[in-house]
Amino acid sequence: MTPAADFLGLSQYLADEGVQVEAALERAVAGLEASVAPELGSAVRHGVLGGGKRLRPILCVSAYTACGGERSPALYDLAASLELIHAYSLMHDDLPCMDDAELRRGRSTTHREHGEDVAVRAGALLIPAAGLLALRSCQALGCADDLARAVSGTLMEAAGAGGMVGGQWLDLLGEGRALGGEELNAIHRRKTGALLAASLVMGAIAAGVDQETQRGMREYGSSVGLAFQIADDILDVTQSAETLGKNPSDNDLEKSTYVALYGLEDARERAHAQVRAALAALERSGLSAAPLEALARYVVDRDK
Ligand code: GRG
Repeated sequence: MTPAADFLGLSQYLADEGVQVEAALERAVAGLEASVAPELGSAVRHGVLGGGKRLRPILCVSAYTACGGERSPALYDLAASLELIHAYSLMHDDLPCMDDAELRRGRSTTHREHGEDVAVRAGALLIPAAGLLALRSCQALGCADDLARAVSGTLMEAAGAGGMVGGQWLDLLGEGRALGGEELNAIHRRKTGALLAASLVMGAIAAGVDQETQRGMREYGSSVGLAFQIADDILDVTQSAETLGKNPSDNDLEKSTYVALYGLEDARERAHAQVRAALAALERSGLSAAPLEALARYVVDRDK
């Protein structure tokens, strides 16, 4: 366990974990570059290593250590598998056939930099790479085969039709219509929430905890996921494209958002209610996890 007394503050924690996550992502990208054409490798590098908060891998590492596991390069490789899926989703989300975005993480989007055909291929390449990385890093962590399969299955399930891709699909279908709260929740529990929740569950399974603790991590992750999305909608209208490092905004794209539906103040209250639910789930799971507590709060307090 990570005793609360060892917790030195979230900024330092995010910086320290970020360094290890970047190193693992560099390993993953270098491995891919060695096996594909240079133009494809460059696009992968652009999409994966171009900044970002690295929240999903940091949640995975935090869950694993809260569940009693030790940090190691293999743990960060496991965590990096989540970021490969996230990076592919951003590369494809930015394509002309979806959001047609020009800016991501303060830089030109992958298709603007490398061409649409290359960005499509580079994104697709990351999906099996992420599945394999999750499986192999679990084996390197010494997980039994059933646990390694459960971890990589959790990642693929969250990325798939019942998770992120399904949520994106519903989101695209909902464009041009004013969606209600139930519909918005259904979209974002899949589109954003599934991968965030999987980050926690993967860390917990890999650490070998029982089903009840895994359930606790899933509940915490689901609430954090919804809080994250509501906060995203709030930032979309309260922060500049420059601060967020991306455009167009959801507002420009005329998407249904929590802010459009509930107004800014109510949306803020709903985000905080999800944080309280996440903290309650954490307490019920009985884990001593100062970083997870701080991360739940960070999700709504962040400025980008
Ligand atoms: C074919 C229907 C279909 C889908 C393909 C494109 C796609 C899969 C899914 C898109 C999923 C998506 C874009 C979800 C948005 C998640 C989100 C809130 C992203 C921003 O996450 P941050 O703030 O970004 O963690 P950084 O840059 O910090 O990593």
